[in-house]
Amino acid sequence: MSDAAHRQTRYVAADPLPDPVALTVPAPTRDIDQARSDLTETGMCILADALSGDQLKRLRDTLDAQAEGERALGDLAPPGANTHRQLVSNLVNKGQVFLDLIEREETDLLAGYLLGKHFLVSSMTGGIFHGPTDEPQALHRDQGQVPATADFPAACNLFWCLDDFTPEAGSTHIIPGSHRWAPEHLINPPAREMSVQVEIPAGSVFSWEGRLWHGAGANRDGSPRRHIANYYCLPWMRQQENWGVTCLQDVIDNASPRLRARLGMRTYGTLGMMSGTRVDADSVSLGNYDVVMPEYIIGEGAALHKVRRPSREDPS
Ligand SMILES: O=C(O)CCC(=O)C(=O)O
Repeated sequence: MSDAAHRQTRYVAADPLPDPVALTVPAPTRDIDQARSDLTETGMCILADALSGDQLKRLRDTLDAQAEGERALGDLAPPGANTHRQLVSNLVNKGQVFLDLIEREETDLLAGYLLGKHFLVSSMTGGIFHGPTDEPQALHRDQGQVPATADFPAACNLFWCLDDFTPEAGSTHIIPGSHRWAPEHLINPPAREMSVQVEIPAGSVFSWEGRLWHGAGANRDGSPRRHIANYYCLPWMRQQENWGVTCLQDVIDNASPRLRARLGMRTYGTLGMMSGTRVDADSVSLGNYDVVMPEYIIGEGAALHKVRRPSREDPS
């Protein structure tokens, strides 16, 4: 491995595996160094006891209420809202309790380890089962858009487990070590028999990197198996959610500098700029700087077009 390979991150890579085999699922740990070493070796880790009882209750209650509200939207409900596996997307707009997860120490220590200190929020989604489901999700890799030859994580998931993850409840199928497989084994999904279903106590952070084969299990016992998925990516990668359109103005206005940066309101080198318009902020020619939402976009013939972003104040 050349010294240049992981210069932008603190990620320590393990050697490729000679054959596409599954390693053992690492045990839950409270030790962050062990968790990071598990990420290197197996591509996943389980950080136990990250959430207190109170935090769990607040996250569960807020997610339940949001999920119920979205199911009641009828024709305007997001796709899948009224099925047995509801995903509640774009949680950045849906409560401070969710935004707080982005700024937690565990997030910097795990996502920052894999992706470096300038990582971005790619999406934030809650998940909840409302009854049994027939089929497990197809095995996939979260950085399937990145060439399989990329020998580094370009994305990672931090699942805040709000209930116990058990096979009966549809816990995730995963193939530990598959991030170290040769590229030809990272294109078509391997046989499901190679995967194991994780067992994770509520309150843990379950994290895996973007090259790892995995997929949600089928829920057999009808229990909710709730989670909050924080999906992060490298600062030069396209985000899963189009924040420029769907992040409420109020969220950006009330965000700390660090949260704004995670949502893409800070440049990474020459990426993420708001060019060709005037803003009351200094830019830096070679270096990162916070961007400011412009009041006007300059259009054809230098016409000024007022920027109108959705806000909590907007009438429905
Ligand atoms: O819910 C899970 O266990 C995994 C979900 C997943 O991988 C996905 O939605 O892409």
